[in-house]
Amino acid sequence: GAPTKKVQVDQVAYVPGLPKHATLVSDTTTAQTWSLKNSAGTTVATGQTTPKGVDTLSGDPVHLIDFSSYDTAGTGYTLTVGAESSFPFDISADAMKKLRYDSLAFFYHQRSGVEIQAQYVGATYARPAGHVNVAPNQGDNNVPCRSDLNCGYTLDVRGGWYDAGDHGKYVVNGGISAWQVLNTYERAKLIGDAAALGDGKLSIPEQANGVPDVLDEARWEVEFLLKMQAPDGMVHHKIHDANWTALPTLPHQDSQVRRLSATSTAATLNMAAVAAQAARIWKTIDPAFADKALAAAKKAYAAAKANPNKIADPNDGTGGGAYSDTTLTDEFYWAAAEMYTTTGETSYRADVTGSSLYKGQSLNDRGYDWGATGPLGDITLALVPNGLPAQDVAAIKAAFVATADKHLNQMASQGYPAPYREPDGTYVWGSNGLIANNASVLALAHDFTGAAKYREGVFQAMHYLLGRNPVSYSYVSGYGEQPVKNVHHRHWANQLDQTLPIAPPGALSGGPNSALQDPVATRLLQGCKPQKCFVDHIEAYSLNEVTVNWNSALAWIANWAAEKSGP
Ligand code: 9MR
Repeated sequence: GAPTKKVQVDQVAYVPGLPKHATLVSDTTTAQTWSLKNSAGTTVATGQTTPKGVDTLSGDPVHLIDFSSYDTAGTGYTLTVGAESSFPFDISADAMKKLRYDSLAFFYHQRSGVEIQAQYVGATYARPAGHVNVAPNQGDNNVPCRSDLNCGYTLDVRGGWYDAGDHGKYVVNGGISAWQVLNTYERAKLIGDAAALGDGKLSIPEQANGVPDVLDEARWEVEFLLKMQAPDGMVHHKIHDANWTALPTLPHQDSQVRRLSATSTAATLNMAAVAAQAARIWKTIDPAFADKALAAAKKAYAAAKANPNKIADPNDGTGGGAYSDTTLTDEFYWAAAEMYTTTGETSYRADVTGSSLYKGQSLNDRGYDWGATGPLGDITLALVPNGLPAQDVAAIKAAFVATADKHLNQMASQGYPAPYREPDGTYVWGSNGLIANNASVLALAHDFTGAAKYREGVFQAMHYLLGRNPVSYSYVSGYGEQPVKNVHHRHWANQLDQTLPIAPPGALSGGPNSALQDPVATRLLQGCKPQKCFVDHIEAYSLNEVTVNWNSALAWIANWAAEKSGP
């Protein structure tokens, strides 16, 4: 395996003006002396560690190193304790200001139905269009339902983003990802730095069309979500291959049969939520698109209410993920919140205020993801002006603050602080995505209160993702001294074929997963502690895949952190 350090730091950068913490792994029970060295090897600060005992999530005996008092910007610092030294790191806001765009650049790479052009991504990452009916592709232009469904029509579902390292396109996951990219923009427009997300910021074909690039990128997915709507208003859960393809397989090389799975209530509500959000964002930018999106959202919402419990088949996991979810209260709440915020109509308002999740009841210290979407509705209701009673909006904001306080309390006792806790103490598939989403809860608590501690918590989470963790990896490709290199992806498969690239900078690995759900994890990680259940191997799809939903979480938080990093 890759080298594991005894002095664990954010391998990228600590930000001037913020606390700076690192972790020493040591059995000693007495304080040790740490030294901070600059790039010339000169000691610029020293101090004493604080022994903290054995850390639950990693099993490591840890000491805290607090070097906050040193605040001089620079590159190539290292922390040393005795003979042990950390990976080098910067004290600078520059990396965060780059990551905000690199994390968003991920989505162009994942586009289906269009050539990925060298002029935007460089020759290494360029590739032909996938799934446009050019052999050996079957094409996504005329896709029938699975043969057991007899739906009697085909759909043109070209476009959208590939979900992950596979070539499936899943409404429940694509929906939250598009929503989160759009919310990154919507929050910035309402209370943040919208100029940083204007036109010309991303390297994509639409970079000079007068519309913010982040909206152009999200629209690529929203248009696809609209195409997944069936004639009756319900939305197909997903479209993917009949069988899993091998690694590597570039999108245009995929010869598998493509099929629509059945419609589901969850997918229908996801589309309704995102299309309603899109309708208000594009209202003045492109009124015709806004009208189209709102009409689709209304039709979908009505269809979901008429079919409130159509659950996606949990066993439909051949050739694509199942993404099945049996609890839909949260999807109903989220969709109602978006419909009401966009239209102001009383029927949607009644669905919001009548929900058991109203006023932040779905927020908790596990967090939110594709199967738990209630907090997305709360984010919209807390940020976007609407006609709800002021005290109710205040209650929603208070729920973010209370959840953020829970995170900070837990993080204070962790060796490698990360805002996330499962009820049973494990880490699940996509733990890094949950951590990034929970960092956004801390960020919103800062937005709502201005309290410094929540901002500090966001950066603590960022430090975990960028290397202050027990496996010494930066989980973001291209960032840090030891970043993940072998993410599970059918194009970025350099580990298997050296003519292919590694992941471009700014892709977030799924991260540690205690359930060991792939053969590599099972072989290598028996008995691992939650934060240590990780290996940077391309076949370890339950640990090291990249997805649109984890990158949308990273993009949200990187954009927030860049905005809050000072000049
Ligand atoms: O992110 C999904 C995770 O929550 C599930 O536990 C897992 C197993 O069903 O599936 C994950 O999603 C994968 C999807 O099914 C197929 N594309 C790649 C996704 C990330 O690994």
